Amino acid sequence: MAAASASSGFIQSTPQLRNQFTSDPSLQRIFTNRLPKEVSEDVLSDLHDFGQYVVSDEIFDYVQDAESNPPTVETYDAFGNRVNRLRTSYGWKKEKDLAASHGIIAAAYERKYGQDSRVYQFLKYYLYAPSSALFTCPLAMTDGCARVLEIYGVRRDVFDHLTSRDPSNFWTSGQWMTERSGGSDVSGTETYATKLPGTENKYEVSGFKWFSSATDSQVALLLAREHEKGKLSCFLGDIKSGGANIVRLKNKLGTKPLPTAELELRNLKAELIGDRERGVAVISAVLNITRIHNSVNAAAFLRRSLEIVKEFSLVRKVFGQPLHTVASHVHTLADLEVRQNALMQITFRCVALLGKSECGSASADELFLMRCLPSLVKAYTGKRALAGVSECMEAMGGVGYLENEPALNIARLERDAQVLTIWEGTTNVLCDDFVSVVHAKAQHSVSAFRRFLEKTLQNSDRSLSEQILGSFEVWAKYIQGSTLASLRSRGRAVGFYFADIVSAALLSEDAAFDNDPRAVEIARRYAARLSGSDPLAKFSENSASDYNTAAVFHNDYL
Ligand code: UCC
Ligand code: FAD
Repeated sequence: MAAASASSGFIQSTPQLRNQFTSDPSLQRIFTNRLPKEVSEDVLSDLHDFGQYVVSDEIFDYVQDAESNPPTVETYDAFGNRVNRLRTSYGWKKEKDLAASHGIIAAAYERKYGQDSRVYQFLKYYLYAPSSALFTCPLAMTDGCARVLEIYGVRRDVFDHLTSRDPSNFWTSGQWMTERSGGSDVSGTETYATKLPGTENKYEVSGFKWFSSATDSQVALLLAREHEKGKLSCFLGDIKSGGANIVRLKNKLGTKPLPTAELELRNLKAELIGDRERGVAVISAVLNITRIHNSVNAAAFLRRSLEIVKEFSLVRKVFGQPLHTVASHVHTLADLEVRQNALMQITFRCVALLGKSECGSASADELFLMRCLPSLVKAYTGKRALAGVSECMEAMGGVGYLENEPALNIARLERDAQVLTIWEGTTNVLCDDFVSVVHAKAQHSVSAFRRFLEKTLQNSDRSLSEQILGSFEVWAKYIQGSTLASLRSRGRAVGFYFADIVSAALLSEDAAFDNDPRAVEIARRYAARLSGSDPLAKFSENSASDYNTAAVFHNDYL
């Protein structure tokens, strides 16, 4: 027997990622069941090709370059002059170019597919997210800014840059809300705006912003007040004209390629957007969009981690057995599949609501859902995805914990997934918003949610539908019988249980489209969470394990 050496003996064959459009059953269900046929036919080849591109050597070279060369800043030159030299990596810049040329933002505003343009845009963005080196972060804020300019019908010139497909013309936008006194509570804002004499809405803004992630942007939407006792207004800052000085870059756990900085604003040129002293309400259009982006990233990070782990289990053997045949391992992966499918369904319902609200085709109930869901779903998907990505890391054993080559690096995905629970509103702050909005008109909220669930479940399996509606009635009774203070103290439990109900209903609706056995089983398992019953109880050991295998290794995997 020859002893192993550094280059001989057992060497694990390397898992290979396949086309992320065709390999992902959760994406396929949205693509097939949630897009009109004429739209899905029209976008098929684009998404298919992009699904291959996002696992290409080319894009992972950009990711690797961006991860290995985090941004740097020079704040003084050799002679002591104040300068503002932010340097980002080659890979980061290439990610920006490809985001523009692939129309990741433009697709939403060209509205080629009307209200379904958002679903198409976010399917593409979802494929892109885990290969984007977190360029999805500036894209989210850019999308939010474009929407605000569109709503208020101002600065068409800036809007055109933000929605351009031409990399040399494409701008991004920052979003500056957080200050040292608080990010959840922005009432302590110490940034002041002074109106320029003789102008309608032109200002100069000075203050200190504690977190700025899209620091290489050309513009930013920001909050400032006109005088000490005044409320916050929203402004569009012109970063190119100077006046936003980088104090230092943040030293972060993850999101390494992203230039997150502290900024001192000194007479930054800015323009008032929307009504004076309505800044939070104006910027909430950005919040709702960036929160949906956050949810799509969460679903995408968990999906990519699962794809890596599935491929690993096909090449790895343990105790003489292929890992993909080890029942307990496959059961763990099946649980993750179920969870990821749920995140996908609830996230893309928010996407669809956004599309309808923008195109004026949303009903009153849908507009109310659009007020409630994006914040809650951001909190829910962020938390659930982070736990799932961590589980995937373990499913690769010791190698999962390593900084693998970029295509297979779950460590990077986990670091980046952690921030999804913090920025754009922490979990408890978002759940607090949800219960406060629901409680403000409790009777109306419960009726609107009931109508929504009944409609969603109208073609579903009867016992599944009764189970989900029964859970909702328990929840509704609790809401109606509780004080605001008590709901706020349990905001996360109240919000997440509602998100579980909505996810189960959407999975049931999805299963009812074609009664696909895998989709039916996933819906059944998710609904079983609501009553805490064991979804496998009625199965023998063998049939449960067959279901697990089918859930994970669908179609032609094995
Ligand atoms: O973190 C940031 C950027 C990170 C990078 C981006 C990544 C994007 C994802 C990509 C992933 C790769 S930027 C900072 C984000 N900061 C937050 O999210 C703040 C969290 N805190 C909150 O959300 C709070 O609830 C606040 C700040 C909104 C609370 O402020 P106020 O002043 O107490 O505001 P109110 O009173 O709650 O709301 C003021 C008005 C109300 O309308 P009126 O006055 O008509 O009653 C609210 O109904 O604003 C309305 N409003 C909303 N409307 C508030 N929130 C919303 C909403 N979500 N939708 C609609
Ligand atoms: P705090 O608000 O002090 O929160 C501390 C704790 O208190 C949290 O656990 C929170 O949940 C809890 N808490 C606060 N209020 C409540 C409440 N009412 N109910 C229950 N619990 C509560 N901000 C920007 O404006 N622009 C950016 O570009 C940006 N980029 C960022 C990039 C990164 C990498 C990170 C980490 C942050 C970024 N942020 C940005 C800031 C981010 O939005 C804030 O950190 C976040 O909103 C929380 O605010 P805070 O840090 O002040 O924490």
